Amino acid sequence: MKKSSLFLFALTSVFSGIGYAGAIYSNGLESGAPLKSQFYDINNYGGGFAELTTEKAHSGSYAIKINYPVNEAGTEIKPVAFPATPSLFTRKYEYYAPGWEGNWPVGLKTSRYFTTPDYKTTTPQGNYAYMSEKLIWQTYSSTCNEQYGMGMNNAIFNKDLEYKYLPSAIYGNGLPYIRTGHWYRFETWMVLNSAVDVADGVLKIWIDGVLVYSNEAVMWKSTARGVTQGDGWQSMWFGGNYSGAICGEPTTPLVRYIDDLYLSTTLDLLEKPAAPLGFIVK
Ligand SMILES: [Ca+2]
Repeated sequence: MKKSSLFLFALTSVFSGIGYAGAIYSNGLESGAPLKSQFYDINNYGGGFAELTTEKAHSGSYAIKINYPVNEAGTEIKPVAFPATPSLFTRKYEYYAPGWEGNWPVGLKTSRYFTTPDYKTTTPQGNYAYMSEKLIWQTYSSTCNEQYGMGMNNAIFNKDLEYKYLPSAIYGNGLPYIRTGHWYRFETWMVLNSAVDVADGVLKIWIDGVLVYSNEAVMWKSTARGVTQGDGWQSMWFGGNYSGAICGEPTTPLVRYIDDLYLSTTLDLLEKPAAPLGFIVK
């Protein structure tokens, strides 16, 4: 290959976001095999449960259906642990069926990320950097009958990174905020800080290709916050619990679908980043 073609190839690879050299995990659920055989673990609790379904799919015929009958019901869907990586990219598609209107919880976990291979068996449990991602979050001052998911809260151990979606952030259905009846593409990019107490960690989140959150000063590992351990991201789960807290029980059983789960060590956005919105860059 000529030097000029090599350069063009490299440039194309960078800007197209293809070439998944860093792919860790990819699952469109199309094997149709029982969920339990496709994942390392599925933990259902409080009456929540996950099942393989053909009712709705983002790709092909199959997706995961999560059922939430009551407050604090949940399910955690865990791929097998992977080699520690300082950077982790996640993509998944989520669809909220009609019924969430007026029943959006205070918080709904969309994923959790750990710097241990198995949080349950790690001792001590508390001092490893991690993130609880809630791309559905209504602040505690909200009323309990919103028609849309209005914000997010990504908790990094004992610190909440809350953010309200901008009305100018327009997603694939042509509308702002998180609503029912649309497959949302959630993409998350996390880079650990270079050392404990150094504020250079990264957290960026895109919804349908729109960059909705960008923070390049995340102190994942921090002495003051008591989270000093973790050499890299090593495990995660999709799904999570419906947490009504102040807003209480859902008034009707709620259904959420997830499809095309993807993990990578590299920033594998499906689209070129769009021009930034007026979000706060920290
Ligand atoms: Ca599928």
